[in-house]
Amino acid sequence: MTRESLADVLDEIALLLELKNENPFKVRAYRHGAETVRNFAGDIVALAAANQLDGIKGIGEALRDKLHILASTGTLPFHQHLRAEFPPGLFDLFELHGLGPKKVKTLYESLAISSIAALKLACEAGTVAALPGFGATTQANILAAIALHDKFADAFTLGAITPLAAEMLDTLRLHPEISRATVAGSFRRAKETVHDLDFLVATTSPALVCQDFTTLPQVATILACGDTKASVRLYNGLQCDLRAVSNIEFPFALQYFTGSKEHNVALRARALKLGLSLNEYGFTPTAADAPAPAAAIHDEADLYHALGLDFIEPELRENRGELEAAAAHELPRLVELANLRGTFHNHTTASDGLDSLESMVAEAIDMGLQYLGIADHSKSTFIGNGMDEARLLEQLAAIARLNAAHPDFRIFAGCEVDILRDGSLDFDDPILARLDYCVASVHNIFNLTEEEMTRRICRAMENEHVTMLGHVTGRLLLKRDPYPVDHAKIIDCAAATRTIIELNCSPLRLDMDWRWWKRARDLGVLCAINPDAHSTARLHHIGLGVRLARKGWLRREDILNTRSRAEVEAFFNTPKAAR
Ligand code: DGT
Ligand code: CA
Ligand code: CA
Ligand code: ZN
Repeated sequence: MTRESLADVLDEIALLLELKNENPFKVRAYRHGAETVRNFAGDIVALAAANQLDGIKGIGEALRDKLHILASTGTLPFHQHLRAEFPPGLFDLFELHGLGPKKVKTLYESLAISSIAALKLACEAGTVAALPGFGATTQANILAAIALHDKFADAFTLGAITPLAAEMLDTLRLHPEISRATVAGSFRRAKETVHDLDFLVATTSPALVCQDFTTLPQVATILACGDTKASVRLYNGLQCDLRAVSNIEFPFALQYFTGSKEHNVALRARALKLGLSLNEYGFTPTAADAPAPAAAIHDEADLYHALGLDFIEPELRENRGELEAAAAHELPRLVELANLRGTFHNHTTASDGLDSLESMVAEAIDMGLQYLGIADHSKSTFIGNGMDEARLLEQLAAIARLNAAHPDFRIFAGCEVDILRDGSLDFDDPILARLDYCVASVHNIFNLTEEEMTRRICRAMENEHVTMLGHVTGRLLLKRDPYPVDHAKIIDCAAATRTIIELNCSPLRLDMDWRWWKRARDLGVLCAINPDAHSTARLHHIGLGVRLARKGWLRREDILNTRSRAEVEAFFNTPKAAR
């Protein structure tokens, strides 16, 4: 049993209970338990196996006992019995955006649909539209969701596989025959979506290591296993490749398999100009009289230095100007997780968060942060249980009380205010003026033209009280396309109005896209790394946000949450135009 598979079982139980119309509090307990397992700081699998989960917040007695059975025996009869009540293909339907338990249940009970293929046929035949609560629009949306699902069938979001990669690396690093282990490829470059994990290890026993790789607990099927490489597929469908190389080859292999292909092509061309051919094994002089590299290559930095370049961080290796900057010694010093002092866009049970204000604050303090911004939904976000003015003011009072109780920590009172169709805001200015800051976001009416949507967002940014723009395009990676916006215009408007743009680092969003940050930074637009956390566990996604900020060339000084509490207080107290 691994941490991920424990959490997955709890999540699946939550879904199954929802399908059975069970008590929502019970459903929530399992979902919350899954989050706790995923993010617990210690070895939760060992603790569960030893029945030592008592006192862990988020894991009640029922979950404690089930986790113990699961971790110590590998299965949970309660889960198996629940699962047996439904056909296995039914679970695939949950991967489609917009299909929740209620709709899945109706599809199953009315039309006996229990697979994506069957659902597609039924939509094409028009029978889904005729179901109560569905209609032609829903049917068209389902077909669009199926098309997206097929298009991204072999892709995973970076956030979804990060814990899995860490777990597998931990095991590999304990192997007595492995001296170095890492994940290369698009994962190491922090691409927002990834097709496979490319593991790389240094060893003197490559064949044995390949063999052992195929027996990792996450592995479902072995695709290939040779003397220096192996490929497997995990239970969640993710393919993982392993390359086993010698310690001397390791820096060359790491550089090569990190990519990107475009970066490597440009790097090899540069090497050739210096009389060196570069591949995954090493440098070879292209002519008998060409000079070999001056110094030995122990790591990637040595390799880049041998080509007259500063070390290029993996996130930057997309051939978007990094080689030129490295040659001119002008690479940015990228932000690091340790630089973050707080974060701004987070939800509580006052809107659609899973955890209370008090719990969110306790977690932020635990994480060593100096401040936490609370930004719950405004009234127009019905499905997000948006707050009206009265509830917002209640929350403001609760935050003031909590601030008084925590003199060493600061809770900033904000809100995530809806940008209405015409670019006006869901709360009036006098209400917004009472807050420390405000995040403005689009949550509905996505079907505007690019020009209309851009105008709508720019109008919101022109408001004196809008501190930052939330999730610029509303995209849900692999699930929902971005609504059309003119990024260049929005960035210009942010610069002109001194509005911060958020890097929403909820794993499904990673919005604004990394490709636009360098431009924003160069125009003086400030970034805020915001997890949009709907639970205490998800506050930890700021780590993912930092990876994407780095990919966007951002430095510490480009990001508001690297500033101290006092600096942020001063920032919020300064009129927008003077910031
Ligand atoms: P992915 O897996 O599609 O998310 O993206 P990558 O970049 O991880 O691609 P992958 O797994 O096919 O290959 C890993 C790295 O190996 C890639 O970033 C660069 C290197 N590589 C693979 N094939 C080639 C190639 O044909 N030429 C060059 N120059 N490099 C390659
Ligand atoms: Ca890859
Ligand atoms: Ca690969
Ligand atoms: Zn939002």
